[in-house]
Amino acid sequence: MNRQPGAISASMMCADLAHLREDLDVLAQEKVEYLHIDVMDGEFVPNLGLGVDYIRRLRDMTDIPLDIHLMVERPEDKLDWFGIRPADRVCIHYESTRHVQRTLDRAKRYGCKVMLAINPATPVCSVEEVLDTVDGISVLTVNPGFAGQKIVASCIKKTEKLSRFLEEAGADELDIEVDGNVSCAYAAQLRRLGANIFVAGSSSIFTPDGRVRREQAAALRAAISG
Ligand code: S6P
Ligand code: MG
Repeated sequence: MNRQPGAISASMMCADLAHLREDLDVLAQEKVEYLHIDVMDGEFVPNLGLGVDYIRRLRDMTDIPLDIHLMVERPEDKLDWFGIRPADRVCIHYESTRHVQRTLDRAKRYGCKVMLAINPATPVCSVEEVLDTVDGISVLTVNPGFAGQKIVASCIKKTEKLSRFLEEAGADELDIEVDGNVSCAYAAQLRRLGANIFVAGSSSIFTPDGRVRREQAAALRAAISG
């Protein structure tokens, strides 16, 4: 397997705004690789979330690159809104546009890493025709829209299946991100099955009231190393 070492993407929808400054400092000290930004439009998912002004403000507060997860209809029309930088990742959903390849191509213009996300019921083979366009696949291990959900059990096997699929396609350098209920225990298991980017929310590094748990960040790091 030629995939990059394990990386943590801290889910900012789980963070308490009142303590953002302190908690961003802790995330930087823990060398979290990305801040995961869940953008939700109330159409693609039944929730609204982190928007353009929030992202702009966050950019003023930290240099940690963003991992922008677009849970919006027609992402191709909205890519320009987010000020995407070369060090970022941007992730669009297979299910959110008729023109998956064109949208991925457009996202690549920002010079960032481009990810394709698949919902729990979307089969692994859906990604086959865009393997040469993407930098990785994001496996939604919950149905998107909310933090604090339970993992969809079939998505564990699906991660393994995706890893095998990429290997057989000669694309085993592509990243595999897992997003949803990624506890330390699931992270260790998913790491063994091939995942290398772990979205860390209320199941691991955030308390229910949105503070970063430093000791859990270290535990997650240990779970995904090696
Ligand atoms: C779910 C979203 C995720 C959540 C993450 C939160 O719609 O895409 O990125 O933020 O699942 O983590 P947890 O540990 O509360 O599931
Ligand atoms: Mg997400």
